[in-house]
Amino acid sequence: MFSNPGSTEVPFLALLPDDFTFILGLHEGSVVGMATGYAIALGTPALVLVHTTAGLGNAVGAIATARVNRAQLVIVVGQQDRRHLAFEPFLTGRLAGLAGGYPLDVLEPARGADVPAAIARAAFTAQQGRGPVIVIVPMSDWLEAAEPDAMAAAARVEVAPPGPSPAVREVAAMLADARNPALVVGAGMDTEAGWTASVELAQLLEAPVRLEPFGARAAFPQDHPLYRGQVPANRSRVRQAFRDHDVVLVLGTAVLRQYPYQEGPLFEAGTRVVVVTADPAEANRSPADLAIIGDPAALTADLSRELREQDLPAQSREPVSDVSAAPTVPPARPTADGPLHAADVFTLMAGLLGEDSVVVEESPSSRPALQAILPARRPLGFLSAAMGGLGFALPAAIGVRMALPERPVVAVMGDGSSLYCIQALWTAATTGTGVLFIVLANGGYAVMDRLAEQRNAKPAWPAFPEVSVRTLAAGFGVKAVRVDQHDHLAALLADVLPSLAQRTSPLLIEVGVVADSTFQP
Ligand SMILES: Cc1ncc(C[n+]2csc(CCOP(=O)(O)OP(=O)(O)O)c2C)c(N)n1
Ligand SMILES: [Mg+2]
Repeated sequence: MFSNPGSTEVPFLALLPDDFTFILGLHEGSVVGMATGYAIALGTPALVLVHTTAGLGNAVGAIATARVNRAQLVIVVGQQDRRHLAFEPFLTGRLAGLAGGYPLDVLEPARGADVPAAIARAAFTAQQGRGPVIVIVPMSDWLEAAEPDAMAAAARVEVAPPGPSPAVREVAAMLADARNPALVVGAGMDTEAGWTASVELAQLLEAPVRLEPFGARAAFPQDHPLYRGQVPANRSRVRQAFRDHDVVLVLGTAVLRQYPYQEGPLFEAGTRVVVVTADPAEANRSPADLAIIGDPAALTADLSRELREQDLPAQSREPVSDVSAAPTVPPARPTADGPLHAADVFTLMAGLLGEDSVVVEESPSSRPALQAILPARRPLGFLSAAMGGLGFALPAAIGVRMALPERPVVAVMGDGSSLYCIQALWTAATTGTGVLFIVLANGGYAVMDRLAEQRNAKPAWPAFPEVSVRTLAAGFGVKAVRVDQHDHLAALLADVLPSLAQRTSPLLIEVGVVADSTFQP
């Protein structure tokens, strides 16, 4: 470790294990300069520790040189104690932007327990991008407890070109030896090649396949017998879903996107986890035994080839585990009685939508039901805003249909969601873009209401039953109808869906639904 420390670094250095070699430099330019030479000579990351604003400020010139010289540096910068940062005590640093555009990344762990993983990710990024990465660590963080079971970092990251490579052989051997492997596919596999490769590997292994939680896209035919639904979005249910699997192979996404926070590891001890993704950041932050950076579709096809060529067939496998931990979904009701539920709408749609349909989803409280009932059967069969920001589905569906006029396109939206970009309807109308918009009108923000209930709180926000999306759509020149009866909806969908690919004008159906009473993603 190359350093010129100050008081904000003392808690770290006071606990420094004996196997660190501490090299003191008398100015931060020398500290970073020596580390740069060391990193260049060895071709591995060197560790630097400098002192808040004054130290990092002095180091900036040398950090810029390290970037252009392609030196792999992990630069830990000390910061004042988190607990009184708001008071701007002596030595508080405005650190994040201080080195300008020169670092490859600047990491600010959200809490002390995240510091070890941030340093690991910084090392991966420094290696992959061959440059300096900064990690800002408030001095109080060194006194916090780590969470070694729940680190947001891979244990090992490899970059693999397509074709046979040691990494592919290692994973193929692991899969061949596995007693009960499982696959998880994510948005990065949503290409023709990705779907083909994931089906081939799943069939070869006879392994169950799940879709990543809260993913933006599907990547496996959801009517395939090996498909087991979506991975749940909290840790206890993830552990439950995979508890019988000794190897989990995650393709085309990070391990694993979550929604409500829960303590503990994602997987039970003894489950080996491998991730294959083209995105280095996804690989680096994944709590996996091995993360491989490369084209996930090509590498998945390579894995199948390797398994076949090496004659490494599946061992005598246990029957495919049927533990179902798919999100809890309100059952669809076959009857026409009573008010409509979102699940009724999806059930009617599922019977009529063409295989090549694109469903663009933005129906927050009924998303789990939509994904369980409306299967994606072709690449780009399902599309959703990856980050949770509303206002995506309505305009995105228009863009998809403009790009792929031969595919039927349906946007399924909550009434609240539909209002974030409602004016895009005008463009659909005036350009003759034949998208079907289904608006699930439950008169409010149902998902927010459910989340408030889970905290035993009343919603602080009002409902908006008087909002008429149908009227707004008409105001933008889009044909729009309101439906409240099962029979009426069934007849309308039977009329519209079979010829959706040929539509030359948009249509909006506002369906009056009652809000679902549970939400467990
Ligand atoms: C741009 C943006 N603003 C606010 C939110 C927070 N938010 C998430 S879901 C939601 C309510 C969605 O209501 P609606 O579309 O009617 O769906 P419902 O929950 O009723 O199914 C809100 C306001 C968000 N995700 N994005
Ligand atoms: Mg709503």
